[in-house]
Amino acid sequence: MNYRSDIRNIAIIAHVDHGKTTLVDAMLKQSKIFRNNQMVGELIMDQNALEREKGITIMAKNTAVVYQGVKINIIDTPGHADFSGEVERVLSMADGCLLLVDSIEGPMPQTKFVLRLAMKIGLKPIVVINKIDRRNSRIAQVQKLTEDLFLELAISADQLDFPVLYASAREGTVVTELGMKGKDVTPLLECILGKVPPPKIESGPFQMLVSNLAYDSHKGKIAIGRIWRGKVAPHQPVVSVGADGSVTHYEISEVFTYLGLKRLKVEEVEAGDIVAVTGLDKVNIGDTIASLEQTEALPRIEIGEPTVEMTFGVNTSPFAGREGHFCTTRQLWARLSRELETNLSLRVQGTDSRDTLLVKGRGELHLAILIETMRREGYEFEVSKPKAITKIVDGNLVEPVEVLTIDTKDEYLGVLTEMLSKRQAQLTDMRNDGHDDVRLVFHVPTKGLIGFRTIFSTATHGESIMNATFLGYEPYRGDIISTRNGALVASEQGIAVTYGLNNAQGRGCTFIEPGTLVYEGMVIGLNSQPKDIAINVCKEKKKTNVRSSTSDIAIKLAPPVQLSLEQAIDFTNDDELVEVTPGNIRLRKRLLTQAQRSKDSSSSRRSVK
Ligand SMILES: Nc1nc2c(ncn2[C@@H]2O[C@H](COP(=O)(O)OP(=O)(O)OP(=O)(O)O)[C@@H](O)[C@H]2O)c(=O)[nH]1
Ligand SMILES: [Mg+2]
Repeated sequence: MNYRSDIRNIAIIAHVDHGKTTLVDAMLKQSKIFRNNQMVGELIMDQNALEREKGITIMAKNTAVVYQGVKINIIDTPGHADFSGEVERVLSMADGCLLLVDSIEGPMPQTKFVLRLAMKIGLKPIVVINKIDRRNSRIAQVQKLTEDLFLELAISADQLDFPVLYASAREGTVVTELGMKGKDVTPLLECILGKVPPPKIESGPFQMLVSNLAYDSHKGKIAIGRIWRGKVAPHQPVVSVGADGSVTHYEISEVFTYLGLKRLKVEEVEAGDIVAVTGLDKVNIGDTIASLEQTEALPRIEIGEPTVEMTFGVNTSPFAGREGHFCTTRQLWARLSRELETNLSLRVQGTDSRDTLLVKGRGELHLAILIETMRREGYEFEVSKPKAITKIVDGNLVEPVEVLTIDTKDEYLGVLTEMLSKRQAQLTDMRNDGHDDVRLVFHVPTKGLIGFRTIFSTATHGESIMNATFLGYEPYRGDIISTRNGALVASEQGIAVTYGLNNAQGRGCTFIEPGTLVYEGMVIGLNSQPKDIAINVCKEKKKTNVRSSTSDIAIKLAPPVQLSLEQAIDFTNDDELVEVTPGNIRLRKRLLTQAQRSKDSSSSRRSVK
């Protein structure tokens, strides 16, 4: 076995927002790959439009810097639990990892989740306590908690011997001892060179595992992964080995490696490096690409199962087809099939209805990002309320359960505990910092978290943070009764007017502005009572000969509550749908007319008896 001392492969892993992408910024900027006057901004690797808007990483990405003649391939990963599949997908490319921990928050459930993954495949982590510039940082305590986490998760004794560095990714500084004045990220680069094992090279013909795919309008499909054996060059004949063991012959077109934000076209790449190759138009993530002489497959990438599902269907609202470019089942199916190639924790299957597909993902945000992406591409469709996926294990019904961490203030303890106990949550830990900041940890079934995010943020006036990470499957705890109030439902098609909306506001809060086109059965607000009510929001004030008083002329409406896509999905009940088009997000009852709904509720009442 040989080693390549001129390369290191590292993944950066952490809980959401602990500063991974900012640390990559610092490494890229200090490696002088940009021109002095080049404006590169912040979170350089988060290039996708939704990543920039939301300020989070959604997809794992590769980059590389060179330090002391050694190329460091860096894989930036997302920290949000819903994108855990991305971390699982790329970790096998690395020989070591940087585990970032926020100097105030300390290790969080997702820190544990990703560290466990890294330990399982034998990676040796370097701990980076980040954001040490923050005023209330509690570095010693956070370090102790991180050590405890290693004790809990280490598989071998040598995993307990990990270096600890202290960073301010935002200032671009890393130090080896607390109290030292930071200058740059050199101590981190030195540590990577010293502590991350150089890639091992097996002797033999070319073999690589595909960990990612990209597309280019000229080059076609680009397969990205690590070379485990041999070398690869343009025009080399190869085979790809699929999930079912099937072998397809290809000729490599072009070969690239990473440097900074660029892919560099190269003549040859040897084992140990991360490479991008073109010319294999049917290759999938998890496939092995190998030379013709020795075609055995590498172990496939294991991805955790999806935990929530929702239906994606052809838009059946009266406004169907008005705003989208792609509206048919065939177009939806084709788009979702394409998504399955790269979005590994996603599953899609047919349903009893020809026009509806069941889409499964790792959480509400995972599915919401897909919906938003498709909407922006011109797709129009309707989606249902997400449901947690239950399954039968050894004859028993089990359901997904998550660890929920809430950072809040003393004053919200009562309301949060009450809301969560209705959702079958069990408090497992509560820590008070001696002032009025409290951290609560719950175990809660995934079904209890669906629809919780919006009411959580309203109940705590946006002053609290919640994070949930998959824990495992536990015996089903029974149904949760929905506590949402009824909907205000438009009773007629037309244009909503101030007078009609003012009437609606007498019943609850509204979601739309005057001038909005509505149809019968569209949800236009939330009732302050448990039942749905139908209201004609298009109704104008009757014209009379009597002069109106000034208060009549200028009705002042409260501004509508405008729901984002995630909030709309969170809000929906089982008997409702979200209509998604490039121009609008509308909520609607599944059954549009009052007559259908009354008939349905009386027949379901009869069937309960
Ligand atoms: N004060 C301070 N803020 C930081 C530091 N590093 C990152 N941040 C801020 O923390 C926020 C999150 O940073 P990101 O780099 O996006 O975090 P991330 O870990 O990549 O987040 P995800 O990829 O979404 O999991 C941003 O607002 C950063 O500016 C730091 O060292 N000090
Ligand atoms: Mg990031």
